Amino acid sequence: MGSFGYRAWLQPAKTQLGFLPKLTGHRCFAFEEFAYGLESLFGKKPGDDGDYAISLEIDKGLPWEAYTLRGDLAGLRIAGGSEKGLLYGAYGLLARLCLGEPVETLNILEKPTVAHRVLNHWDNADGTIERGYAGKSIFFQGGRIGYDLPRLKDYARLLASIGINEISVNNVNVYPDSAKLITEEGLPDLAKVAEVFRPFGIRLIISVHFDSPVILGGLPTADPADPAVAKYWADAAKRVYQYIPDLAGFLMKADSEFRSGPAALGRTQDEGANIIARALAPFGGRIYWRCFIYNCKQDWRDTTTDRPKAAYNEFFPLDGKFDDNVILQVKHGPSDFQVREPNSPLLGAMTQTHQGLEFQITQEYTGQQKDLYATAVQWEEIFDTPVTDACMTRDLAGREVTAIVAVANTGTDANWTGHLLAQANLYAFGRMAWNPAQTAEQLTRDWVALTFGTDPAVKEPISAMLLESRWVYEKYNAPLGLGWMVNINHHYGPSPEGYEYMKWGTYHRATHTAIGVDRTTHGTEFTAQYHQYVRDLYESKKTCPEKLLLFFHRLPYTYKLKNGQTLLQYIYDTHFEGVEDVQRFITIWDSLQDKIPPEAHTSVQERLQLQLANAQEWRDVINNYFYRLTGIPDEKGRKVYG
Ligand code: GCV
Repeated sequence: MGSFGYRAWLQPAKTQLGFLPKLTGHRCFAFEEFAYGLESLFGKKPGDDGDYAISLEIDKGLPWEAYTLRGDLAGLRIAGGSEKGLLYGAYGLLARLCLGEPVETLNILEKPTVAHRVLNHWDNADGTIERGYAGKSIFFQGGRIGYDLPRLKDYARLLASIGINEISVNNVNVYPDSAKLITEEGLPDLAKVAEVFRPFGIRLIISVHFDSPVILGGLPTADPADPAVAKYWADAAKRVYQYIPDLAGFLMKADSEFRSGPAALGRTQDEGANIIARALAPFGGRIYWRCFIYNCKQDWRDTTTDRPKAAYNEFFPLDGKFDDNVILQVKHGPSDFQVREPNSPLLGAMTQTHQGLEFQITQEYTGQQKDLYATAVQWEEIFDTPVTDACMTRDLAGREVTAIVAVANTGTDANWTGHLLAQANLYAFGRMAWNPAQTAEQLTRDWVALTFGTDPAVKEPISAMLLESRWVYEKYNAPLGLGWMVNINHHYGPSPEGYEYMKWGTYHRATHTAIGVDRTTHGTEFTAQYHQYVRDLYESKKTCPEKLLLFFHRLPYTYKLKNGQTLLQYIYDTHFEGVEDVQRFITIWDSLQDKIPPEAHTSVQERLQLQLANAQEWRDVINNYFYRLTGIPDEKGRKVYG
């Protein structure tokens, strides 16, 4: 795999090592990886004739995944709390060397804030990927596990280098072929995948089917209250751990989007989760239980049901009832990975239940890896947004959020992510999951420098484009937190009423005078699910952040924003600006032509052209839609068609 994008952020360094390394210390996988890294990144094989000693040592006084880097003129010491910590230390040092940081003055301690840093792949056994925009599955081919071994190993290295320590390989929508992963038929092959990831400190998770006791075990029911069902799961866990002794656990999507689950059998979510948790507990396994539950058969005429309320209603009353090895996996917003949503009220509310915060790296609603979209900027906003009276998520220590999970954006495309710049999103995810206090700006700049080099003439414009990209995409998308104005099913491009009369519970209810759903205590009462401090913030139009105005409030198009602009004019303006911004991105990118490898330059250039077409389509469809509804022209007299 010789392509530039294939090496991702592990590109050969553009900076020189100022010394000849000599390696000493604890011989282990981390030692080998460090030596391999020095050679592949700097072309320097560490040897006895080296003039600068780097030692790798275990320091039992450190937390097991933590490491320190301490350098001086005589040499540098990487110390890890365990061999795992040492591995992270090795990658950490290599990255700093690539960024040109002087080793003699290094003095740092790194330890992860979040224990479980998880990627979920939505890969199907036939090799397709649900919401995948970068080719086929890295893990499956033709109905079973199938992979290119060197590529799989390179993938494991990429993920480990950013601190990811657990991955699920199969889709949460489990179909019959991948359901079999927990049987004698599927386990031998899956165990080989686990072997590839194990040295890199990455444990596998298996997405399981709630009906496994029926479809695999031949039982008449999957009812968690049935002792035969408990026995089925206990036997399944025993079998799975014989093949993969370090499996992190199972992942379950139940009672969601036509999938079976405990509610369908008259049981509660804790009953469903705990029966599996108890099967996994003897082996140290966990069950990740997703909270993405809502009525996906709603009648659009029904204004009493409000989809964003569903997860809280289902799970909050159960706080404290889940076993200790259950992690409730909560999407960051109450809707579904839209460009702009508030944080899920569940995140602040459950104080006695372990939770995993779920992000989506794959750009389902955010441009499908054709449009540029730096997800880190959105995550940073999420981390900075309060869900209680304190700003919860920047500092997760001591809270119940013990996992940060994201849906992967990778596939068999030569550069892993389709859009080369979408690699930044995977990179930033790993590092933000390790420490959510890191800023999008720092992570973006690091990624750009590791990928394209530290030359400011390259680093500055690309970083700036990425950091602006989320806002640019938002400008030409559904306005002010409204969401869902996308083409149905595939979710790319505009369709203002695409979901308006569907069963999915995603309505904006636009008329010729007003738009949006009143989710305050005068409306659907969604705001009541939040902590008082947050509720008050969203409840009033005056204090509600303007970018979320149409998520919480129903407003006339003539409503005046803080800057005096009407809502409608804001929509017109942002949609025009979004297109202009993409044109500006194209100009910036074109100007970098002789500074970026040609193949990489061309591939991004092509994507930017696709983005431009998409932005123009969004601008014209959305502006035209509102013009037709209101009959109010653009104040600036620009063409809105119609
Ligand atoms: C895996 C959204 C997506 C689905 C996805 C679902 C989920 O609805 O469109 O493709 O299914 O979320 O997160 O389970």
